[in-house]
Amino acid sequence: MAKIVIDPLTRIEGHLRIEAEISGGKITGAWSSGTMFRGIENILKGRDPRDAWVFTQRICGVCTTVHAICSVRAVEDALGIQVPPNARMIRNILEAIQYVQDHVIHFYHLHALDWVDIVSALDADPAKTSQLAQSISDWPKSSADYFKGIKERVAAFVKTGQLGPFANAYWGHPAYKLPPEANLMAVAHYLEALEWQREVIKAHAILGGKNPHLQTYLVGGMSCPVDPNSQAGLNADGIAFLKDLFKKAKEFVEQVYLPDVLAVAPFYLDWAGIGEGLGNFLSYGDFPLTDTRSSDDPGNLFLPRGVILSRDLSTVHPVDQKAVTEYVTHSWYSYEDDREAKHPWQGGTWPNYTGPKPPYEYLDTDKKYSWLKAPRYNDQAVEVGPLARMLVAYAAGHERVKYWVDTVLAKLGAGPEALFSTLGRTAARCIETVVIAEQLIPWTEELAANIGKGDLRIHEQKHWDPSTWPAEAEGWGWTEAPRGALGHWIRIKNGRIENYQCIVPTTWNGSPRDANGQPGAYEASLVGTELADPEKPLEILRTIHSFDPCIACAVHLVEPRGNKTKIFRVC
Ligand code: NFE
Repeated sequence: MAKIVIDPLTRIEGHLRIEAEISGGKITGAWSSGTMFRGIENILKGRDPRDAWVFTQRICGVCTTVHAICSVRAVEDALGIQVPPNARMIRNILEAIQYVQDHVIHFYHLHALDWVDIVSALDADPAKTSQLAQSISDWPKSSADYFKGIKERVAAFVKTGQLGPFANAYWGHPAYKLPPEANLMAVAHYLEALEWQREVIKAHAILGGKNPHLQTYLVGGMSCPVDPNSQAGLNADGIAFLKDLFKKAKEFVEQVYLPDVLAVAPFYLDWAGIGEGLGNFLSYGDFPLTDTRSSDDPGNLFLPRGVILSRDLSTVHPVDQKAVTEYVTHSWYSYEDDREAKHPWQGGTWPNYTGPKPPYEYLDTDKKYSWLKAPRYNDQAVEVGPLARMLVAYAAGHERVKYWVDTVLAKLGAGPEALFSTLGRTAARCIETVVIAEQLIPWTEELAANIGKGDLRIHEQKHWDPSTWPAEAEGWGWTEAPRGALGHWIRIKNGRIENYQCIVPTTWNGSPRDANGQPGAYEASLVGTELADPEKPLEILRTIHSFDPCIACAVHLVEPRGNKTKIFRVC
């Protein structure tokens, strides 16, 4: 039985390693390994809980602000703080544009090239590409001249021979199915998306001071003043600027991203039956629409909270934070008993590397083999992310999610079972982007209306002073980061952080096996996949990239020394 290794698998966002056993051209076993260590939780010990968000936000610069939101929510939960409506609404807007930008970047810059062959675009007829583009969307950049210019740019780039991030891809692989014209159109949108994302994320600068790593969070609210009569605060000019950015965001999503997904998917409908994985899904839910503490009140969330088990969309199970635990049986950490799972309040980050010394060929996957822990919900492995959120929302009867899921499935001629797949994951992310992009302007108008009523409160002062805190407190904060359910748990003692644990979307999805031998979502999703050419395992990239892995979030600090045989570097 042959074993192949892909390391690193992610294009950016840290180092993920996949080892896969192949028999008869099919994957019969897969192991997911994070090859970096994260120590952020240990750095937090002994610090002021009000500072934690500044540190946790540095876990990652891709999902950027979500670790800040999660952190202030955890501290607010511990101290019983409810933020003012303006702060709740600004946090929602910041996170919503984060979703929209991040999902578009994922589709075009991190995932599309698993489906789109840039080299084939050089054979495209620009006039036919123009016809194709105009048949699927009203997007104005669609003339034959425009695509001719794009083709010339790509040709000039390829001629340099310096392909940079495109150098190691599997161009010409038989699993690429798009005609040259669709490839050229997608390459044009890849380039447009680069410009677009830089523009729309200016919303973070307006409300957060900068991007990534926004500066305006505070335990108890936000620090960005809202004041219609001041140039120093969020006023009518700022609101108008935001609305203009959000109009651009929504137009691109509806006129480029969604039509592209609908145009590409029919060529890859076989992927609606590949890569399904666990069949269990968890969403913490997010975007609180009313002023209760979201940790406590799942009823007020725009994206609902819930668990779906065994692909059964007839029942959405409630979520209990006490049921979240982590194993380290196959992770390079130590508990007193490595076979027992720990709830994050009792958990810790106690590194214990027992793997081979680099350079090595294979990890010993019977033992410990990853820096990711293995989170479990009620002792079950679950998938998190846009697919989980859309399934929970769909099953819960969310009106806009139902509309868009049914619309997309009807256009593809597929039933809901198609969602449990690699293609389903990629489609769900697009659907979620459309649903959230629809909310950007209404949520901004709601904020403006509240400010217009004269409510300028942005921060709750009560409990800011540590002398008002209990000697000991514990709390948890949840958010739905673009890649899925994100939770921070904190224990506070005598005004300082006694313990802090983050359980991150990619830790859920990329987890190694647990004490019971249950694989994580990546591992389960690969089993049974056929590889056209094991020397060029494009199929593994398609499925794992469909989760949008971020190992920077899941762990930290890298082992930079190299590997040797059977390593495919895919950047
Ligand atoms: Ni580094 Fe992150 C998101 C978080 S991921 S990208 O989304 O939290 O696992």
